[in-house]
Amino acid sequence: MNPVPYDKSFALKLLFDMLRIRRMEEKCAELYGAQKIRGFLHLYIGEEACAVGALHALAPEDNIVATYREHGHALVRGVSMDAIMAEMFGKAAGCSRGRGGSMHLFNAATRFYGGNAIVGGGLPLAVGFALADKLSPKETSSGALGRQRVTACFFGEGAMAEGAFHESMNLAALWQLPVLFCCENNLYAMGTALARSEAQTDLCTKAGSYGVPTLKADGMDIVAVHEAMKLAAAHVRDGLGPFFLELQTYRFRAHSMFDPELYRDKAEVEEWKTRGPLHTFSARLKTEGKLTEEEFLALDAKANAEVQAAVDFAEAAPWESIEDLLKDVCSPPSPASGRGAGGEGPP
Ligand SMILES: Cc1ncc(C[n+]2csc(CCOP(=O)(O)OP(=O)(O)O)c2C)c(N)n1
Ligand SMILES: [Mg+2]
Repeated sequence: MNPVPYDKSFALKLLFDMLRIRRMEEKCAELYGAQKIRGFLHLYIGEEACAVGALHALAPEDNIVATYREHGHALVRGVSMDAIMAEMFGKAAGCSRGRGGSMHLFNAATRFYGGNAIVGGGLPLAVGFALADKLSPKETSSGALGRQRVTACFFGEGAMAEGAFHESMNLAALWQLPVLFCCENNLYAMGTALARSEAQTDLCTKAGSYGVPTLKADGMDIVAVHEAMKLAAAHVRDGLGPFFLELQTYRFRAHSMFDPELYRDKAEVEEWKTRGPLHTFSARLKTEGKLTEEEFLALDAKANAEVQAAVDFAEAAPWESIEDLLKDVCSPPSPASGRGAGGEGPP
């Protein structure tokens, strides 16, 4: 294997962000058992190299759109762990004011546009963002119309069976929009293996049918992800139109907290765990003299301390007041009062 092509400081940053996601989600699983976190919870454990490697290849002005398996993307993007944890608890201090929960993390300040519970739902949103950028005048006077911003859209391979995928690819390719489609192919859509639902299991062939350039990368290898994403982002940023990147990865945990996992062999899961991004990357860094065991333990302790502080913050945060519960809730006006359930009437 080639040496890690990053200096120690950047390599440790990548490792630390993967640790932050892992420790945060392990704690979320525990809190779910304790009924502190309720509703749906989809863990990203095993897939951390994808979000960390990919997001570190983007610029702060780029847009991100993700799925319901988005805790890691939000965290790496810069949404605070406190705000994420409070959102999981349903507290008003959460990044979506406690109204969204695990599947709907959102933070406009970091251009993190969700968190989307609808499979494939983020794809048309991303195309819309990219269209807006293409039609907006650049701040510089140097060239063609359009801001040089990338909209990166993360989705699972299951979304590629949705009509929204085809409509989004078509418009992005037709109008040459600055959108980076990033498919996290973890081989299963809930309990359905790719080959059980797709006639074309080569996802790059499928996406490539729209004339969009494609690339596959090993989603368990953070270096491969980061390098592929840099290339893809440069293509989009240079105004060369959309790009499709497939990250081949695997989730180590169940689809959500309600999944008995009858559709895959334990041996398969164990086999993939040997390729786990945290231990393979840290082993590589140790071999190359960029990481000592003491440094690893210190990073891990720092990640755990951040998680504990976030849990304390979420526990202590107040619930939304009862008077505010109907705020921002829309309903049709009732014929009797002419007012909606929100009590404020139609806008
Ligand atoms: C439009 C729609 N159909 C079905 C569902 C139910 N559902 C939730 S997750 C999921 C599987 C999606 O798998 P994939 O896109 O591969 O993402 P992964 O969960 O593997 O990250 C399904 C079918 C949904 N949320 N939205
Ligand atoms: Mg999947």
